[in-house]
Amino acid sequence: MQGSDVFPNTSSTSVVIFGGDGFCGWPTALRFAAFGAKVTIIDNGARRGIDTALGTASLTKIQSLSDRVAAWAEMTGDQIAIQKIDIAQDYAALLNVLRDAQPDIVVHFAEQRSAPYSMMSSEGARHSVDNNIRATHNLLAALVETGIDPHLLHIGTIGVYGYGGAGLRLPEGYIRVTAHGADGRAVEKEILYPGEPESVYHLTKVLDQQLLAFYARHYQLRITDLHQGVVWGTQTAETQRDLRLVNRFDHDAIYGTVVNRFLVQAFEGRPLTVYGNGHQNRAFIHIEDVLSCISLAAATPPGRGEPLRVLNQFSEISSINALAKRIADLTGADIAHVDNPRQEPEGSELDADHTTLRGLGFTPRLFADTLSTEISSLAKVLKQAPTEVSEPPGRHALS
Ligand code: NAD
Ligand code: USQ
Repeated sequence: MQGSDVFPNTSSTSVVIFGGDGFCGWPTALRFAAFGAKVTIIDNGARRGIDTALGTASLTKIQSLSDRVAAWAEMTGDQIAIQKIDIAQDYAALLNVLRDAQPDIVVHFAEQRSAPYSMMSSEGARHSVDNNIRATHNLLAALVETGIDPHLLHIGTIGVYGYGGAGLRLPEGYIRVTAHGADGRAVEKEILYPGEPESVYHLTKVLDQQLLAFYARHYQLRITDLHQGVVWGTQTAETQRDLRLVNRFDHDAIYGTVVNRFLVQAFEGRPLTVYGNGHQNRAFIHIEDVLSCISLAAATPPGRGEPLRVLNQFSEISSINALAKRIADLTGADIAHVDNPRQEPEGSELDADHTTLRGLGFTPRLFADTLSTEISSLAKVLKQAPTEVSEPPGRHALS
C-alpha cells in the first residue's frame, strides 16, 4: 500500500499517534512517516516504567524514544515530533498538542494493555481502569473542545466480546436484537454486542467502546474502533531498516503474548507453556498485518454523524494447542501443559466476522506461511541481543 492510497495529499496530512513508543504504536508511527505524513508521537513512557517495576525488559534492545526518532531523521531526513505527556492526567497538554498538530488522523494506543497485569493486584486493576478510561475520555473531550475533526482510530480488542460465543459468529461490533413492547409488538434494535470481558483490562475496552459510541452519536466525531486479536511478531518493513529502530518484543508472563513467548521458549530449548488444557481459542494477527489494517481503516473514515464504526482486526483463529503444535513441529520444542494462572474459560469456541477489512483489501498473513520466516527473523534478533527470559509473578492475586 502507498501513502497516496491512505490520504490524497500525504505531505500535508498530520497524524498523531498516542502511545507511539509501544509495540504497536512505534511501527505504526514509522509506517505513517514512510507514507510521507507529518507524524507526532505522544507517550508518557509508562510501559518502560512498568518494565522497570516488574523487573522485565524487551528481548530486543530498544532505544529511547528520542534516539529512535533521531535515527529515523538521520536515515530519512524526516522529523517525527515527540512529546512526553500522560494523556490520562494532563488534559491541558493534550489540548495544546491537538491545537498544534491539527491532526487529520489520530491513532489511540495509549492504554495499559496486559490482562494479567490488570489482574495481578488491586493496584494493577485500578491503574488499568484509571489510565485507560481517563485517557480515552480525555481524548474525546479534547477533540470536542478543540473542534478538530480528525478520523480517530482506537485500538480495542476481540476480548470485548468474551470467549463464550457458544457457536455464534461474533459480529463486527453490533448485533440486531428483537424485544417486545407492552402490547406484544416486536421491536428490532441494533445494539453494541454486550461486553463479556474476562479481565479488568478487557473490561476497560468495553467501557471505551461505550465512550466512543456516545461521542460519535452525540458530537458527530468520526471514530473507528478496531477490535484487534493477539499480536505477534516484532519487526516490520520500517523497524528492520536499522537496529536503532528495532521494535520491542515482550516475552515475560505479564506482557509477552503467547506466540512470541512460545517462539522464545523454543529457541531457549524450554517447553512451550500451554496454560490449562490449551483448548482456548484466540484470534491472532502479525504486527505487519496490524499496520496494513490500520492503514486501510484510516483511508476509509466514517462520515460525520455516522455511528461508531467497529471493525474486527485479526488474521486467523487458532487454539493454543494447535499453535503450540505448529511451533513444536517447526522447532522440535516440547509442549508442557501447566496450571492456568489465569481465570478464563478453557475450551471456548471462537468465531468472528472480519469481512470488512478483507473487503477493503486486507490479505492476512497466516501462520502456515509466516511462522518459519518469523523464526529466522527472531534468530537474527537473538544473535544480536542474547537474553534470558524472566518470569515475573505466575498466579495473579485477583484472578
Ligand atoms: P504497549 O504497552 O507496548 O504500548 C502502549 C503505549 O502507550 C506505551 O508506550 C505506553 O507508555 C503508552 N501509554 C499508556 N498509557 C498512556 C497515557 N496515559 N498517556 C500516554 N501514553 C500512554 O501496548 P501495545 O501492545 O502497543 O498495544 C497498543 C494498543 O493496542 C493498546 O491499547 C492495546 O490494548 C491494544 N491491543 C494490543 C494487542 C497486543 O497483542 N499487543 C492486541 C489487541 C489490542
Ligand atoms: N497463554 C498460554 N501460555 C502462555 C501465555 C498465554 O497458554 O505462556 C494463553 C492464555 O492463557 C490465553 C492466550 O494464550 O488463553 C492468549 O494470551 P496472551 O497473553 O497472548 O493474550 P491476551 O492476554 O489475550 O492479551 C493480548 C494483549 C491484549 C489484547 C489481547 C487481544 O496483551 O492487549 O487485547 O491479546 S484478545 O485476546 O483477542 O482480546
